[in-house]
Amino acid sequence: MVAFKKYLSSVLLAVLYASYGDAAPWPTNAKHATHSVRTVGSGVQINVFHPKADYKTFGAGVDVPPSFVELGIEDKTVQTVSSQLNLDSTKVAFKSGYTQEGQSFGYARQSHDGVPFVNAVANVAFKDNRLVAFGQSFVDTSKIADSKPTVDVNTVIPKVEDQLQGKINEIKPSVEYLALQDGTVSLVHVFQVQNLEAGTWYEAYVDAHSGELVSVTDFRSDGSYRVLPIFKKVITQGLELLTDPQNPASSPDGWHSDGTTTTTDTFGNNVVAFKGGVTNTTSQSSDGLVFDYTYDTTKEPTDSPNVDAARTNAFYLINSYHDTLYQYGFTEQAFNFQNNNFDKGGLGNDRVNISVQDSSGTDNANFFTPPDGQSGLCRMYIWDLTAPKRDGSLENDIPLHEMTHGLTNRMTGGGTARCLQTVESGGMGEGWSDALADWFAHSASAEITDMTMGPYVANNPAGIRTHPYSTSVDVNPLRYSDVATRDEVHDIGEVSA
Ligand SMILES: *[C@@H]1O[C@H](CO)[C@@H](O)[C@H](O)[C@H]1NC(C)=O
Ligand SMILES: *[C@@H]1O[C@H](CO)[C@@H](O)[C@H](O)[C@H]1NC(C)=O
Ligand SMILES: [Ca+2]
Ligand SMILES: [Zn+2]
Repeated sequence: MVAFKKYLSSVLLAVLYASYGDAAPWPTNAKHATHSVRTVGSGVQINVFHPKADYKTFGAGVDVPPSFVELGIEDKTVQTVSSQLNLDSTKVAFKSGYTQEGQSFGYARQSHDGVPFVNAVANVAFKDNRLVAFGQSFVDTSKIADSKPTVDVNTVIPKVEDQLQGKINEIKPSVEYLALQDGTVSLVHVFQVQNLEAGTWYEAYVDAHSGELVSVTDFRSDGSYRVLPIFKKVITQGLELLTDPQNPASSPDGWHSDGTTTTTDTFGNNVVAFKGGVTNTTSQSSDGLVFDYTYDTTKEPTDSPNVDAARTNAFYLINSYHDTLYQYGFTEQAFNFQNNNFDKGGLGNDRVNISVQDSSGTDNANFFTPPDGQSGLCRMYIWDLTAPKRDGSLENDIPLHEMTHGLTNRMTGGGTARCLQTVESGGMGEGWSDALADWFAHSASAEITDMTMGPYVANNPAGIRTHPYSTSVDVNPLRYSDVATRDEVHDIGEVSA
């Protein structure tokens, strides 16, 4: 679970064990470990394990035989992984991949008896048909469970729902292999258990021979329109009425149509901005898709028209993020968030739901990233440190930070949303989220000024991190070596950002 700012909960106070396998070339403190123990649902302690990974790059690239050039990304991926690991190609299952602008990316998983692994994976990158990068975390299979389940999934669901204090959702269960830290490999039933009132959404891995819950993926990451333009940060810089801010190269049918259904409210192909229920959106204030609601900072966020201004800004901002990042490669094929993918690859039906003034919390924000093909959910909160209170949806660095959790959880691992679960990788996720918020805040000017996160909502010019982001080492003295003494994802994120 990752929130916008750190806060102490039993989940984040997870007990962490030292590193796994060979002696690590770094101090074996907790965050570099390949596994952790976290407390979920009804207090159950769950192991989360990612096999040790290695990653190589090949400079300008490795030449490939001419026959290889003709292959599609699936065959390229499988052949490369099996030859790099000297494994039979039946041991490599293609997961996903895509090609854009001369670069191809392929994602594969280890496979045994035709059953793919959850957490033993590989990725390849080609540039102009030359192999430029290869990463993998394949495991030894000498202690692997039989590939035919002996426990029916329907018999384990009620127990796991109880353990995780949620309900199974509409996603069909699957059978996969899961590598465990003791070197064995379990056959697991995989299904999702959700409880959005309690703020949880897990993918559960249940041993298909013993019926025991063995691990989870936590999908949560915690945080003409009159809006705060994306290059501004806080509402005190002033709202503007922007006309046609959409980029048709990224959103071919605009922001209010998915090619089939056209709307006149904050319900579109990339984003639904709502309060309470997903149908509780903001409608245009006048014909022609005009959303002209001025936020009044002397009134409470929940007063009219502040709710409409918040939904409008959230809708604008996530759409602008979509359109901008699309130009940098976060496309349908790269597992982005859209309802209709216009036959451009990837899975659709997964626009972002952004809930403004969400009632499940205060003084924070969070983002749930499930796999490609399922909507992301961003929950923005009201901050209660001032009178009147302040709305996180009107401080752009917060939704931009949150939305970047969606970007990074989708772009690592080929759309599975399973990769950024250990503490250091979660810290990199937090860092990327702050870095993108910083990048947007500076996108209108060549001048690089210091950047703080959350200064308006927290009513503190220093913001909510330990140092401002700065090009001056006097202002921000953090070094990579500081990661060695930091154990919390946002603290680590400050260093990587
Ligand atoms: C819908 O939004 C309004 C504000 O526009 C809010 O007062 C109301 O509680 C919301 N309704 C639901 C069902 O959440
Ligand atoms: C997102 O919104 C859609 C309606 O557009 C709804 O069917 C779906 O359940 C929502 N998903 C989440 C995770 O909020
Ligand atoms: Ca998608
Ligand atoms: Zn975050």
